[in-house]
Amino acid sequence: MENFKKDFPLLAGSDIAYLDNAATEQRPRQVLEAEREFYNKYNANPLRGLYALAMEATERYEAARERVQKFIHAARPEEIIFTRNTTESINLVAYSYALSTLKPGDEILISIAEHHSNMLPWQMAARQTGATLKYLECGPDGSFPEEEVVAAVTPRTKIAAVAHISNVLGKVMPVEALIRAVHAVGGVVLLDAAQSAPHVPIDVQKLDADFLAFSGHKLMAPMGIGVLYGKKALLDAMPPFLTGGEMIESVTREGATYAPLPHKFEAGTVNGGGAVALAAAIDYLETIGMETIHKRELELTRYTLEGMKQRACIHVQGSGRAEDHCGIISFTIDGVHPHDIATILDADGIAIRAGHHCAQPLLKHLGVMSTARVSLAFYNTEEDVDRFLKAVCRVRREMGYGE
Ligand code: 7TS
Repeated sequence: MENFKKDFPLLAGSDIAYLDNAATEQRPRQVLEAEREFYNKYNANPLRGLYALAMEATERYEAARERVQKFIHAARPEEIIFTRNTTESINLVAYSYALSTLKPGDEILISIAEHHSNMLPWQMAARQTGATLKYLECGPDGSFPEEEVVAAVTPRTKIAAVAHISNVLGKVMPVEALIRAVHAVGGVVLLDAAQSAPHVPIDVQKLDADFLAFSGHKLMAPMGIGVLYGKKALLDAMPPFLTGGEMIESVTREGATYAPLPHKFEAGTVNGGGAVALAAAIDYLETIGMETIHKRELELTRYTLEGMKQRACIHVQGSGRAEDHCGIISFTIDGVHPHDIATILDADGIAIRAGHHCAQPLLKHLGVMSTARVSLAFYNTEEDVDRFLKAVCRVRREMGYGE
């Protein structure tokens, strides 16, 4: 496998084993250069200037939208709304779509495995509309059996919102079956693709997803740029989420008419540099190929799991199969707090996350307060994993267990 680390200034310039990719990925030089180039050569406020430079900024911003459209195979560029991150994308749908359509007695279906970002907006929407929030439960291995997912959909299900891939377990949700079942009762489905868009090919039309949200920073783009995909007919019918500049057609003392899609949902000055850099990140990913990335991450996941299985004191959450993890492995070690695991690994330059991973209801459901989590990206190497395994096998000794 090619050495990708040479493209990543932070990884090339240090000997860190960066294994917290589910939190945020590193940025390659190509992405950083694209952002710099935008500010060095094309900086003007996109979407409003009438002079050449501002038009150039607008063109680059809109070209980035088309790049995202192709990446997730959306039918039209105006179905791509730029936001700050997954959290904002989901809140947009909850505030705009859910508050304007839900009624008492309607059901919102989410799962117990959601990141808080795909849970709190629906708790809010349920509280404000009188709708009922229902949870899909997962088994002890983190799986959501297709029959149970389909059976949870009722004629009252108006919105289902689920993580395509869990940020704690790495397990893929049976989203195709869910989408079919929800559509059969006239509801809509939002996919939280924060953990899937960087790792598996996404085709919103094949999936027939109604909404899909992801964050640029988890696929090597800068922080502060995110995406909401929505079907045109749904977005057209939705009221704006944020109001202000750039999202209007005309304003009077009494009110306003709104701009057409996508600008209706992009109030205020946009993140031009972020959007352009996100397009560069997608170019980088697709030059390697999403299938290749997925295969490489599966290989690394398998290698990591094999190593972890050698020690009986290490307990992996979810199944033991690499295919069920998509590069994300949460674990505990007998008698050691996950925060201590992360601190001990940090002393050897190994970065992993520990805590509740913004998924407290899932951890409670699994019967743990917190876990340590290693999360891999294609640019990680077997050497990173070897360093992790060596350190993780030493944790109990370092904690004074004498083994
Ligand atoms: N949904 C999922 C499935 C996530 O994993 C995350 C972030 C979010 C939503 C929110 O993304 P944001 O970019 O809006 O913050 N997950 C993590 C994580 O697992 N560790 O740090 C952030």
